[in-house]
Formats: sequence, C-alpha cells, structure tokens
Amino acid sequence: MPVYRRADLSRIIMLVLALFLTAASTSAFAREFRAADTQNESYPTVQALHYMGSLVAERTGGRHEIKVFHSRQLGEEKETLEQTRAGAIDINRTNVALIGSMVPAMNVLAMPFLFRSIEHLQKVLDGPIGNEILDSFEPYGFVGLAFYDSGARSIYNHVRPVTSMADLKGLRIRVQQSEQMVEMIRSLGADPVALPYGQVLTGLSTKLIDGAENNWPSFVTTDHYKFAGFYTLTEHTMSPEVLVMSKKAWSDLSPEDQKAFREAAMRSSRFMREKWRDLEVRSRRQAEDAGVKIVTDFDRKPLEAAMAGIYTKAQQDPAIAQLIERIRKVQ
Ligand code: GTR
Repeated sequence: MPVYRRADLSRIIMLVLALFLTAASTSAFAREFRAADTQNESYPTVQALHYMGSLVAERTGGRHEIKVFHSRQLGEEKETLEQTRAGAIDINRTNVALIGSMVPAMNVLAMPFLFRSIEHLQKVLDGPIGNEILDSFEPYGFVGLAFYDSGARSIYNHVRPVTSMADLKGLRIRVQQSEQMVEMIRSLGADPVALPYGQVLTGLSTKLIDGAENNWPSFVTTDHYKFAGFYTLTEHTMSPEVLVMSKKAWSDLSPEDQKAFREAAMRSSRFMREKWRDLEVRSRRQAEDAGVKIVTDFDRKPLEAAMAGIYTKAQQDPAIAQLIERIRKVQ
C-alpha cells in the first residue's frame, strides 16, 4: 500500500475539490433525461421529442441527452405522469386531459367547444395566456415547457353511424382516464368507459367497448379505424398535448441549461406542427380509403347544450372562470 505524505494528501484533496467545484459550477455532469410518450415511434410528438433531444445535445455540447421512450415503454400515461411528478421520469409528453386531475388549468384546455377553431387555439397557446399557463405548473411538481398540436377529437364506434345526439344513447364510449372526460361523455347520454390508451384496440376488437373518441392520427395510427367503421365529426374538444418536465430534473439544470431546454422545447413545438398537419390529412384519407363512414354534417349545438354543466361546475372556481373568459375573448 503506498504511503502518502501529509502534504501530498492535502494536495490531492484540494485537487479533487477543485475539479468537483468546476464541474458543479458549469453543470458539466453529463445527464441522460428520460422522456415518456404514449404514442408510437413515428408519431409527430415522438419525432418532436427526438428533435428536441438533438437541439439540447447540440446546445450543451453533448453534456445532456434526451432518451425517448415511446409506445408506452414506461407505462400508460396516467402512471408515467405520477412518476414524472415524483421525479422518476424526467420529461413527459401528455394530453392535457390526463394531467388535468393534477394541474387544474389543464382541464380548462380540454373543455368542450372552448376553442372556435384550431387558429383560435393556436393563438391562445402561442400568446400570453399560453405562457402564463406553462408558468403555472410548478406548485404541482412539474415545469411546463411547450404545447403540441392535437387537432379536434371526435367520436367513433362500430355499432351505428352517429348522426345526432340521440344515436349516442347507451353506446359504451372509451374515454381517457380523466374525470372531466367521463362527465363530458356521460352528459351526452353515452356510457363512458375510462381506459388507458393501450387497451382501446383490444376493447374495440373484443367489443368490450362500442367506440372511443380521438383525433384522426390517433384513430388511424393505433388501428382503431379497422374495428370502428363510423366516425362522426363531433369535434367536441380540442384538448392539446403538453410537454412537461419533472421539477426535480429541472432543478438539476443550471440556469443556462434550463434556457436551452425551454428553447429546444419551443422549437420542437413548431417542428411538430408541420408534421402534424400532414399526418392529419393523410390519416383521414387512409380511414376513408379503408371504408370508414364519416358523418360530416353533424349538428353540434345539442352536444354543446348537453355539456353546459361542465362549465357551471368549473366556473365555481373564480380563477378558472376568469381563464375561460379570457380564452373566449381572444380573437
Ligand atoms: C391522444 C394523445 C395521447 C392519449 C390518447 C388517448 O390523442 O396524443 O397522449 O391521451 O389520445 O386517448 O389516451
């Protein structure tokens, strides 16, 4: 065993300490951040996460990397969100309806017929209201990074073409694991069945459920369209996607690195928007080509009236009432 002189030893200790301090001050610890997304590998949200990862790696000289776990590799959305809040997963791309039970403003964005059009939604999310909402996540254990598009959600099923609200009566419609979504579908006279995304295909093919509701890309990329041949343009919600980071992972980053992550997330959102538009069109065409009957001429007014109670309940909270009013005023 080598024998060190006292002076040598203290020199070594000083050296180690100096190295440690330099590393800490420049956040030189390389770190891999785990990101969860329930969609499959080619879905625009997953591609956007990869894109964000490449921007982060570039900006931090390769010190930080994002490893993307798609297709529910880390679990279903509800569970991965709980793990993100606890700090076991670093980044999560989720739909606002799922995180709504944890972050109340998210439920607002999933409310029925809140947005008049996709343009209205983008104007709200790209503007000051969107930024304020992203900044409001911290008390709930998350940091809001960016929104991703998700189009409008519509109801599909394998029983009958839904041409009016009456046709929904008694249909077992799968919804996301969200109390608000359950209430929304129940108020239309259908039977809501809250299930994780990964169980919908089996639910449809075994006829455990009669239908579900989602945007065109989700309807098609999951193969739901092969088992549910009637799609009605109810467009009852435009709940967008949101990208969040666990507060724990965020606090490990230096202020410059936080800036790099935020900017990369914002750029990935623009990148995603391009891919999204294209996939929406292609998915609808693919469903049509496969023989899915699309009910386009649908009166949404009765749905809106039936779901009014969702607003009455939510507006009991003055902050939520004010947020709804501000969103509606955006022209
Ligand atoms: C999709 C969304 C997913 C998931 C899914 C669902 O549109 O991208 O994150 O929430 O809907 O219905 O479970």
